Amino acid sequence: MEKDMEQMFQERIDKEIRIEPKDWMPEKYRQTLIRQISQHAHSEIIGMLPEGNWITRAPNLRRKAILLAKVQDEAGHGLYLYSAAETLGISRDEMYEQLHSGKAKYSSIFNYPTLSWADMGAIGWLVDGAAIMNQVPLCRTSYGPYARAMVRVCKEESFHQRQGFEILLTLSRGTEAQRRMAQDAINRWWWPSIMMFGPKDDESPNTIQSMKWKIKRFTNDELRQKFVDICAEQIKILNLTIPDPDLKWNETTGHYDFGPINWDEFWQVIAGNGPCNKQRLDARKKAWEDGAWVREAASAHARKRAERLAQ
Ligand code: FAQ
Repeated sequence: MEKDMEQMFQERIDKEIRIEPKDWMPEKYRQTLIRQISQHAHSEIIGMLPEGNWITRAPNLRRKAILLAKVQDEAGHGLYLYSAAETLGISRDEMYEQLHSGKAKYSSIFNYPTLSWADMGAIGWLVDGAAIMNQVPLCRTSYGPYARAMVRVCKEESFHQRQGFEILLTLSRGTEAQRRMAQDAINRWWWPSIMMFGPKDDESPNTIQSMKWKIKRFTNDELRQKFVDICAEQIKILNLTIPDPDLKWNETTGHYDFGPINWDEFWQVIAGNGPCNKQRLDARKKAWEDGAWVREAASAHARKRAERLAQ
């Protein structure tokens, strides 16, 4: 019986029919989506912290307003994604609990510090750039609520990517110190951005099944290669360099070759040993605890309102 259902489910996927919350789905499909969507949501929420660090120090009012809007967009993305995950039968409180206890992951990239204003440029160009590369195909992911959430998220991420590139472009045309600051930010963010796409395909336990279910449309390595190819061209406009001596156009493959990735660093960061893991989680836990009175007040208000309406 279960086997027949699974076969019918796979046939729907193969025919590109979207799966909706009330449709039958294999338990493993549900769990994979809860894992991926909730970790994606956590990444957006934790991802507010490195840039939040620079809101009060933006170089002028225009830059401050743009950065503030970008960080607010990230909060919005996190909330959409939590809502999409809730349609799979997990509560928001459970997801927060998994984040705070360290059970759920969030993107490795947000465990690196933001040391200068140029980091806002590098995050926009590289981190949002990598996020878009990964998320545009997710607009066609097989689970309806996730796919629909991604449409608006991708539009906003495109704006984020451009504002980052524009910060770097301005710095790259500035004084020698500003150029150096932009180059230093690219040097520090390049490799961690490359790692955002996840482990190499032959070390990615989830890719094969997620591709079969069309949750993922491209493998980690395919997306990483597309990202490298685009950045290798865009850096020419900045007249700066990507910190990889092996980055070279390969006529035969029609792609850029790139140097070895430090996978040890990647697994260390994921295991909680990156430069800012503790700081990031502590900040989230503190925000959760400090917000307890707001949640209590909102619930009390809702309860009183419901009582009044019932009278
Ligand atoms: N960091 O078998 P795979 C953003 C984990 S949003 C941490 O390949 P999968 C916006 C993975 O979870 C950025 N953990 O896994 C923004 C799994 O562990 P688990 C977030 C990672 O799921 C910009 C294990 O390694 N985007 O940046 C990472 O098939 C600027 C084995 O890996 C998304 O979440 C990593 N980098 O493929 C915000 C997109 N990579 O769970 C603020 C949606 C892998 O089994 C500022 N997610 N792991 O314990 C995906 O597309 C996929 O989940 C992948 C990983 C591609 C990330």
